[in-house]
Amino acid sequence: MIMASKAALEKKFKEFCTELSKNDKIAIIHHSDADGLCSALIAGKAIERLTGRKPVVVLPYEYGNIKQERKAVAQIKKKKANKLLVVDLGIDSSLHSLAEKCSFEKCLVIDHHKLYKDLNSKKIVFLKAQFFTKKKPSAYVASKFAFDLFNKVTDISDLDWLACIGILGDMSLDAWQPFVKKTIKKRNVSMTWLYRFLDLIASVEVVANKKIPELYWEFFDAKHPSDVLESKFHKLLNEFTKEKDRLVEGFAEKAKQFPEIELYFYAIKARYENIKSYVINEISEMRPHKTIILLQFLPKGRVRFSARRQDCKVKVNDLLTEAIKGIPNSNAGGHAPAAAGSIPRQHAKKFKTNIIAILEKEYK
Ligand SMILES: [Mn+2]
Repeated sequence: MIMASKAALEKKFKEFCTELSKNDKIAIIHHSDADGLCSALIAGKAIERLTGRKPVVVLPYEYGNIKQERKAVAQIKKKKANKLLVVDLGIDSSLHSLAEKCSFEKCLVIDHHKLYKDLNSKKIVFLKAQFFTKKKPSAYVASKFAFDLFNKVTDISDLDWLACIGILGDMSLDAWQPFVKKTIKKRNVSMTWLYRFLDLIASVEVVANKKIPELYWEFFDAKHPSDVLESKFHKLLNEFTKEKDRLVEGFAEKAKQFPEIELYFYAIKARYENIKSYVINEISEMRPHKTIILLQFLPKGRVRFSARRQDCKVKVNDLLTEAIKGIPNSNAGGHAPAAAGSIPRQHAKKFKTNIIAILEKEYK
């Protein structure tokens, strides 16, 4: 693969922005987590400042969620969006990507997931963190990446707090200590203040997934960041924390350990479909040198899974993509320290056997 140069891509990005006008109808599709939401907010706000017009559609997307994908494609068509922004989603990992199903004049992708294919073309401005930073791409979170990019074409320095939330959401504080500290100082707030936004976003994502677009506009239209913390979404926090704590506590008793290959398997049934990444993040933070795989059995015949390995000794994105080979209707992707995917339920055993076999080979 020929790596595109940073300078050439920056020029392409600036051209995309210069061409924007108030006649454009812009759709934004973002990953359904905190970094996804915050990068979509930064992009949406920047677009509004550049064109005087808000995006016409902003919707979340979680890998493999076909319902969400159909909804997004239908909305984009219905609102006659002519330009598409995709943030914090590795659309190059799957051939049947969302972008291919929409017709658009131009598409801008801002992402930091693993690079599978350079999609740059006349129509697509494809910006991967890999092209822009020497840091680990997983740490150049989409929110900070979008913040740095759009700040070159319009002043969005007041959106620094959103970039910070994305950084915390993707657990990349280590890479951005000075930036986060500077933001906290400038705004006279605390880390706790930033984490409160993160918990609020997580609560909505987990307990009331369908309300993510509503939360987006709550953030978008807030006069002051703290208004969001006092919004009606606040009441979802308790419900979220209770279920998360129950599942984190269950790990000690129910997880299966494979000490020789530093692996844990933990299968859960949860009240909420999207809780697994928050559960595994907490478990993994306490065990940074273990490979942790969490399987969530869904009522409708699918198993979703997440994997974590903080020290990156095992690259869990590669581990998962390797483990689903030969399993029909399966998908997997993500970052070296954090990845996810799903398979049909009847293949759960094969998936486990594959994981163990791959790791046993690696540890030999
Ligand atoms: Mn991200």
